[in-house]
Amino acid sequence: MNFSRSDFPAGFQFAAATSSYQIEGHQFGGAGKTHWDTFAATPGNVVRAENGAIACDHYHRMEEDLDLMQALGLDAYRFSTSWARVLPEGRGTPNQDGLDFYDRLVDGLLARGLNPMVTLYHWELPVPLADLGGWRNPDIAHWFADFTTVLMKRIGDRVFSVAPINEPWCVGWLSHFMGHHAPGMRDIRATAHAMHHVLTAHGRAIQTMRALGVKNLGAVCNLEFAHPANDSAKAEEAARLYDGYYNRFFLGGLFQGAYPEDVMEGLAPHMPKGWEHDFDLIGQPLDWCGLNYYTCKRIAPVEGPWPAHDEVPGPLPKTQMDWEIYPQGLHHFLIWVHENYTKGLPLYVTENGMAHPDQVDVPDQARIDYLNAHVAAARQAMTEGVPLAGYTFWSLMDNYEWALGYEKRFGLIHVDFDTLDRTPKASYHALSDALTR
Ligand code: IFM
Repeated sequence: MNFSRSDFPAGFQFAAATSSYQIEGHQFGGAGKTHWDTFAATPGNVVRAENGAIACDHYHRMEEDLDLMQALGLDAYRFSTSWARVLPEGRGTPNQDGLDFYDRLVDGLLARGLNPMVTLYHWELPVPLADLGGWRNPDIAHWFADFTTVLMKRIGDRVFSVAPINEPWCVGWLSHFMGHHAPGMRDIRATAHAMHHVLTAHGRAIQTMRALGVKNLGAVCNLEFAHPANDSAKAEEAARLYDGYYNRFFLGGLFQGAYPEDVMEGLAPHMPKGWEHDFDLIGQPLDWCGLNYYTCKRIAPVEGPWPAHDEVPGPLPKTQMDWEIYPQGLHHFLIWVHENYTKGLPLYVTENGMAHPDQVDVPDQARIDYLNAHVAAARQAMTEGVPLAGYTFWSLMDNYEWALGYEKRFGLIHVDFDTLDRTPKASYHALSDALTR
């Protein structure tokens, strides 16, 4: 790596991230069914109809995975907790095995000197709640607060930080407008409701945790840089709107008490009743903000209903996801979020990394280059005054890449999905070396 730990201030947190459904093995330990199980079981939704039933079997291999994190030299581990593992029906009686599992995970991290960074929800909604309308139902904020209470009463005293929801754009837009993720809807009203309720649920969870005395609470948004596909005013406008519902909508709700006007031109007619009165709840004071950043998009206008635009391929080198490599976007967002929204709050890069078709024992130089370029962009932002407090690599290990199944490998550690053997990649070794220097 072309950076080392000594380039960063004392206390800077280097972390790696995963999420529950992507690694744990959802069939183990008494977890209830989630909408990802049913989405994956529906033909055409997921490559080879793969699901998270076994995933990386982290449920049984947690100790080995914790040892790998420690040997890597990380300061922290960002993981998520499965709502359906803790509350198999989404509400009601907790699954003690599920709570015990997260309890052991937190203690195992602390015993190894690693800070537990928790995300409460990373997309696997319990099916009984999906049956009630899931993110379209305003009651989800209360269901989510109840889940938060059960979980935080068990582990909230020992965690380093907590964010309620990973990537609200994915919960709202990707899953209800584009239909690419569970529940696979393509409906603008469902989208507007989900995008708003994901933020009211965030607010209720923060309120709940403050009342319980849980410390260091934040939010995690994914951001994508939008380039106009050409020089026309229409393409400029299209890219601006993409930036609006992708980036400015959630940050606006969280930090400015308002949604962007250009986005509301399309969404306002479909919003849930009384949405205008929810910003005090949504805008609960936070202790930090996390940015997940991977790529940029090229946006072109098209004929048709709002938002009347589409993505077109761009010219830059791409990852296995076909995502262009554009580290300048990370630099841009760190400055932009700090200056326009968070204004001095500590920022974290809560996810960054690339998928590559890695095989065991093949050096993953492309990933090393990608991480070097993005960490350099973040360091540049720090020299320009951004209070960046940590950097998280996605992902600790190869895992279930949702609708794309197990093919897309984001890990610093290779996972053989037949034997479930773990093998650190060259990027793991390079990072480990950087973190000792
Ligand atoms: O794998 C996902 C993760 O679940 C959320 N952020 C982006 C990653 C790569 O697509």
